Amino acid sequence: MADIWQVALDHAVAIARQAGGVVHEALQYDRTVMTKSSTVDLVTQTDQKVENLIIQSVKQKFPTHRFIGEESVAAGEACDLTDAPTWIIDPIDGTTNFVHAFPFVAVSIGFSVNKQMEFGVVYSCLEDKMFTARRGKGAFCNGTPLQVSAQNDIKQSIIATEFGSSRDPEAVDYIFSSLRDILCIPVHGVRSAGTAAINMCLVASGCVEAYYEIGIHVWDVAAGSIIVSEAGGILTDVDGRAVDLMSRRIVAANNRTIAERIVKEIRPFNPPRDDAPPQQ
Ligand code: LIP
Repeated sequence: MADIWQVALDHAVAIARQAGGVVHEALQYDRTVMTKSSTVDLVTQTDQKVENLIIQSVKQKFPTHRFIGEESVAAGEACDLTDAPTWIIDPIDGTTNFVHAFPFVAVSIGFSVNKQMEFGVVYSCLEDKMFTARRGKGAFCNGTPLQVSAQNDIKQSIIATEFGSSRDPEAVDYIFSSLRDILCIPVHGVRSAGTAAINMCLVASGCVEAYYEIGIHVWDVAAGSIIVSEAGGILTDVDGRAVDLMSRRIVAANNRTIAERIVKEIRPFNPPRDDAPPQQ
């Protein structure tokens, strides 16, 4: 049998590159901003245009496949991950970066079958870096194999995290108290690229030892999750239990020692799950 998922991965790479071209062009002339869940949860016409481009292109080639797309969910579609082959799309991961021309913006496309990630593609458009991974076949950046850092000592590590799009003071207090305790371990540094997908690719590339965040969505991390694991890293929930991509909580680390050390300092909280029934 032809390797159908390789055909799908090749298609994802081609469409991510095309989408990256649209993002690049839009940076020059169109960054009109709208808001979603709050005044700091931004969206642009380019997010919607790129998601539409990806979905239409995939539908033509794989008409029976399903989709979870950030902007489709924002428009009211369900966020259900079933056993069916499902494309999990963030058309622009780092929309706030895009709006401000802060130079880390990614097209993120994950593909799941039987609720297991089969491949992931993260195209960091402005750096022209194409990160790919396929289950059991390794992770790559522009064709070069990726390997996580070999560091076991948290005190010799850089940790990535984000501040998310909630400005609820209680949630911000949780975020800052975890960050304070991690910084004071002490670690070498803390970084924020402004996109979950690129933060995870930095873990996979060995540039940072770990990334954690509470409040991300499945489309932010689906592709990155398999890129990290195929580069030799691990994924957990922020409480150390098995990762659940719908839970909006993630730790991606080079190894279990680093992950467990970070988990010790994180104050977990529970944003509403991505697959929670819509509120009446
Ligand atoms: C963003 C993430 C970022 C996170 C934000 C948001 P978007 O995705 O990548 O890391 O902190 O909460 O989810 O909205 O740019 O696709």
